[in-house]
Amino acid sequence: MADQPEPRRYGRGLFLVTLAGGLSSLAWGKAAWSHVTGVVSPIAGAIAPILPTQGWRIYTVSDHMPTFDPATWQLKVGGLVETPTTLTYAHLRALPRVEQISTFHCVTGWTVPNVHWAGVRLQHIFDLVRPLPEAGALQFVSAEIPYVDYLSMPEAMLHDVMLAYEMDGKPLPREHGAPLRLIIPEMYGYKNVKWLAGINLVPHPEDGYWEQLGYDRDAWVGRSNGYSS
Ligand SMILES: Nc1nc2c(c(=O)[nH]1)N[C@H]1C(S)=C(S)[C@@H](COP(=O)(O)O)O[C@H]1N2
Ligand SMILES: [Mo]
Repeated sequence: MADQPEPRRYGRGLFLVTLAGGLSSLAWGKAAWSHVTGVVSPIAGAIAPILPTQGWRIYTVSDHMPTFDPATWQLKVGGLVETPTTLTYAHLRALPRVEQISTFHCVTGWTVPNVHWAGVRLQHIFDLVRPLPEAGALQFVSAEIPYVDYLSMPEAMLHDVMLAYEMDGKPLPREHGAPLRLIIPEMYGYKNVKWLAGINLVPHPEDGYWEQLGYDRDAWVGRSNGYSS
């Protein structure tokens, strides 16, 4: 397909942390992770070392990346909910924190193993806003207009879906979507919306940014129209 979800590729050297020398501890981290085959172990965060991950490519669809100011940032959660709520960054960070180690797959074929994420589960957002019974999906709106994508309610409730505010033990870097991005390890990267600004509860999933350009709405890793490895 001519349209690959990598319209802009920033210089990788700018962002990659290069580990000099031996990586014996990587084997340790991989062993800790591999028995859960890419999904979350409840104890993974406790047993695995936090290592800078490698192999990322930074993608955007607009000219510049959104900026993050903790004093003014907001996450607006609305749509089919009982109580539309605007979270500040302080409120977000006060929600119950979870950690996980999961592997990130872009549909174009690159993979980053063992990414250490911290953030919140959608359930804790739901506890605040209380979705109405007719809410069958979530629309994730990026501050990078017009990037948007959707998850069905069952997809959003998968155990390792997360709104992540830390990556590899540090606040989510700007180029990876600061301060908050969606993580759904079971699906290709294009579902993992960066620079989250809003979540709207809607009746049904619709086509997100890359799906309007031909990619599968159901972006299951290995089972959709990307590479199978
Ligand atoms: N807002 C926004 N989110 C986005 C994208 C984007 O261009 N803009 N690209 C997606 C794609 S195709 C991938 S593979 C991942 C890449 O994540 P990274 O830029 O943190 O490496 O982000 C996803 N989320
Ligand atoms: Mo991607």
